[in-house]
Amino acid sequence: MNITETLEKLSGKALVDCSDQELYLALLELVRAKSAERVKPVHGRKLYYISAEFLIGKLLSNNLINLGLYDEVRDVLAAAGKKLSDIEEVEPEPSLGNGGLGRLAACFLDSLATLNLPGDGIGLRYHFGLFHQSFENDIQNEKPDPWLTAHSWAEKTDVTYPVELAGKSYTARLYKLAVTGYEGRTNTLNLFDLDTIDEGIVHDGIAFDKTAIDKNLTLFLYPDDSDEAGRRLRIYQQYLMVSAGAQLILAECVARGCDYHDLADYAAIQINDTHPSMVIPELIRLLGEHGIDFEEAVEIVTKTCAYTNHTILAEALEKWPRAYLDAVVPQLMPIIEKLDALARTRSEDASLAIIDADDVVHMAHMDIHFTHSTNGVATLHTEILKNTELHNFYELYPEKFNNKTNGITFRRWLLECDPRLTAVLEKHIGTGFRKDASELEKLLHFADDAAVLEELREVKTENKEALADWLRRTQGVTVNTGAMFDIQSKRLHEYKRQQLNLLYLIHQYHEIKAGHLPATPLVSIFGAKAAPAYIIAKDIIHALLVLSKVIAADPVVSKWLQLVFIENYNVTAAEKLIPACDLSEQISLASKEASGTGNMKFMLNGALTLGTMDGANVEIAQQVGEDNVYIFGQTSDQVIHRYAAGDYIAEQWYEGDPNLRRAIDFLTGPEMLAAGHAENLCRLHDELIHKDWFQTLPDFNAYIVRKNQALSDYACDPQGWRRKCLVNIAKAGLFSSDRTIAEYDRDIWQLGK
Ligand code: 26Q
Repeated sequence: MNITETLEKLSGKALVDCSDQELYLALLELVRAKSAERVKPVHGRKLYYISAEFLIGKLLSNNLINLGLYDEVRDVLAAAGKKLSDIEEVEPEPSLGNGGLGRLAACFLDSLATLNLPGDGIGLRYHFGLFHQSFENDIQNEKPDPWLTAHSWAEKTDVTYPVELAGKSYTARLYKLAVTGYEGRTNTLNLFDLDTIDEGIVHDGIAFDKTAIDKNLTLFLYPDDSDEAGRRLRIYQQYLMVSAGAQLILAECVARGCDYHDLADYAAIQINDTHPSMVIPELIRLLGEHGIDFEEAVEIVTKTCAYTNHTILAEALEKWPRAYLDAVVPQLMPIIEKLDALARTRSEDASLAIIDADDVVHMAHMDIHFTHSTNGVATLHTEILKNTELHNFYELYPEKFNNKTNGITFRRWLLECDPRLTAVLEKHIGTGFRKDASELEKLLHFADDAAVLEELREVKTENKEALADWLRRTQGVTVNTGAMFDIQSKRLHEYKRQQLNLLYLIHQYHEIKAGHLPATPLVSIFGAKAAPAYIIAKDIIHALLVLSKVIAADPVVSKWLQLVFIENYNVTAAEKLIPACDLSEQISLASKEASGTGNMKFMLNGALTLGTMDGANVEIAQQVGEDNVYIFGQTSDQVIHRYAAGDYIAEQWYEGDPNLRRAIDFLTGPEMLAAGHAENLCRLHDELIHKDWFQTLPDFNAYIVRKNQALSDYACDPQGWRRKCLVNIAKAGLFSSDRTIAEYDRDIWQLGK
């Protein structure tokens, strides 16, 4: 049967008569059937990537590409007068993650399947992913974001496991979602849920009754990017995931002939940050039920598990008051106590203990002691872990520490989101880069080829027009496509310093009003969600929204400057923004961004990076050379020393620099107060002058100089600019998640085939 016949059979209608919704459902069934054909048996060790977040994004186009069906389906639909892009819009986005960590997990699943490695995910089937963001009165408002429809990618199974929470038994049900690799195998994302969840208990935005665990446990993804204090519900969620996950792992291994003693020959478990750390004591507990004594269980679990650290922000390292764990997982506490005692025999250093003197349980400490590998996610990050944050652990276990620089899947972040650029690349260097990203370097042969540079310019212009069109349709704004597109899209966090970009825009507003015109008009685009309880982050959003109105209301400034803050930034929006970007803002305070992965996506799509020497920006700069990137600001060493000395006083910078003072004071000046709320604006003003934890002020001037240099290069030397873009695309191969996964497999997992 050909595709048309199959789709018509599935929908029960001629294609021309189908609605987009009907076509979506038929395609979903088609993809299911085709991906099932690529499921392969497992030999040897299999990976379980256990993570509280899998930010998979929409799956239809991604699956069609990976199964090699995309072009044919698009053409068949076109023949019936249908557009695949319209059908894509019917699909709800599963936003089962907050940001980088969750998206990384999704990229890793794609690469595992593409490399034909046996590797499944284990996570939770949240009914509502990350909240839907809207702006009301220029303030972020949160609403639930449903993605589960009658026909969803995640299929219900009849596999269930008992899980005991606070002494009561619950039943975790397994849902399976097929993960297709590009010309590769099909793996599984296992998501657990309870049958008793009640979506009806949500009221007033994202508030809900916190008491009834059976109704609320998997209702929401915890909407927090490392800032908020932990809560009991999060421990409930984590334990449901790890207990059901551990039972699934043991059941699968036993079914393949494992006898518990040799678990490490059948399974590798990667713990994605500390959120699944309780899998360690849980596995020890379950092995104990199968007759394995504590010492041997510790050894088995240590050989099986490995831990990835994604942050050096102290407040993001999970620490739970012992009383929480006593209440929620009393069955684990005796084991955690024994692990703590064992750890204390290995080192007398109290800072390495699992349970500290205040009866607080340090999840990362348990991970480092009782897994065989601890990795950071970019070279600089791993060095900071070894030399500073986790230095004492590094001295105890130097052999455990290793680096795995993050990566992104080029299938979604190039082939799918930028078909125009893909076509140009394939015309000149063939299709080999789809599976071997290092082949992108072949593009360097064309670095001085005016015709190729012109093609790249045309692609970017078309992508900017497509974005402008999308912005008009979905956000109701019109942007000048002749301007440079400058984009900062990522979670809203002080360390990521959207407020530095804000101060630049205010500075430019003043300069333009004073007649000092920039080299080129600029469209500055933001996309960011703030954790609902993160007050200053929400104030920064407010200030940007208000500034956008102030700029738009000024007839002179608005010719040169436009500020667009898009609503509800998510994976779908990222796929529209990234291909259209000229300048990629990666301006975190050096030492604070573990890696970043948005930086890699923008680079791959031919944007130039304006960034600090932080996270993977350091490796980007190394790849492309200093002429092809715009670096500014303090180095991580300078920042770390300044923190250690404790001598940073924001007010001194504010007092000592009239330009900076003018920009900061504008926040509470008459123009802003007339359009915004004094409470939010004053709080932000005060924060910048009296706290500024992430040292925005010392980098202000360097940022302006470097950004204006980029504007002038773009305007005055367009061919030189395109050459830089070409070098960035050519050198992006290092950041393929295929490379990252191959390194994890080589150094940590050694998976079977
Ligand atoms: C912790 C405690 C309680 C509730 C929530 C949390 C929580 C939730 C999400 C803590 C952290 C996160 C997410 C962290 C994250 O996304 N980190 C990013 O990981 C990326 C992939 O490695 C890196 O590229 C980024 O640099 C890093 O910020």
